[in-house]
Amino acid sequence: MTERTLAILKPDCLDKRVQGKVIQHILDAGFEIKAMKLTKLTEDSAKKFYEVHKERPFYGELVSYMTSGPVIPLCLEKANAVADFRKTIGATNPANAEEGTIRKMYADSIERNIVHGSDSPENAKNEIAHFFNDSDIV
Ligand code: IDP
Ligand code: MG
Repeated sequence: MTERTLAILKPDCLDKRVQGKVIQHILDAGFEIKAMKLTKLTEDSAKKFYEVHKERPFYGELVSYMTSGPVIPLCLEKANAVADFRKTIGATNPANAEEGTIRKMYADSIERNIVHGSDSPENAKNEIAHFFNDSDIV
C-alpha cells in the first residue's frame, strides 16, 4: 500500500545549491513527487510547524534557521514512505547518520541538517496539509 510523507529541503540545502542533487537522490530512492514548491516560511508558520518542539532548548534557533531562507517542501509517495524516507535521510545528527544517507552526504550539523522527513503517518498527513491543498497533489 502506498503512503505519503512530507520532505522539506531546508535553507542550508538551498544555500549550498545542492537541491538538485538531493531531489535526484530522493527520486533514485524510489519516491514519487506528488507536490513540490519553492517557498519561504514565515515565523508564525515555522513556529506552528515545529510546535511539538516548543519546549526544547533549540526551538527559537530552529525557527530562525528555518525562516532564514527559502525552502522546498515536497509531498512524496511510495510504499512505506514515512519509514523509508527516514532511512533515506539518516539520523538527525549527520555525525551519526549512515553512509550514503542524504544527511551524511550533505549536512553540517544537528541543526543545519539539509532535510526534514515526517516521523509518523499521522504527522505526515498534518505536515502535508501545512504546505499543500488536496488540489496541489497530482
Ligand atoms: P528530525 O528532523 O530528525 O525528525 P527532530 O528531533 O524532530 O529531528 O528535530 C527537528 C529539527 O530540529 C532537526 O531536524 C534539527 O534541524 C533541529 N534539531 C534537533 N535537535 C537539535 C539540537 O540538539 N540542537 C539544535 N537543533 C536541533
Ligand atoms: Mg522530527
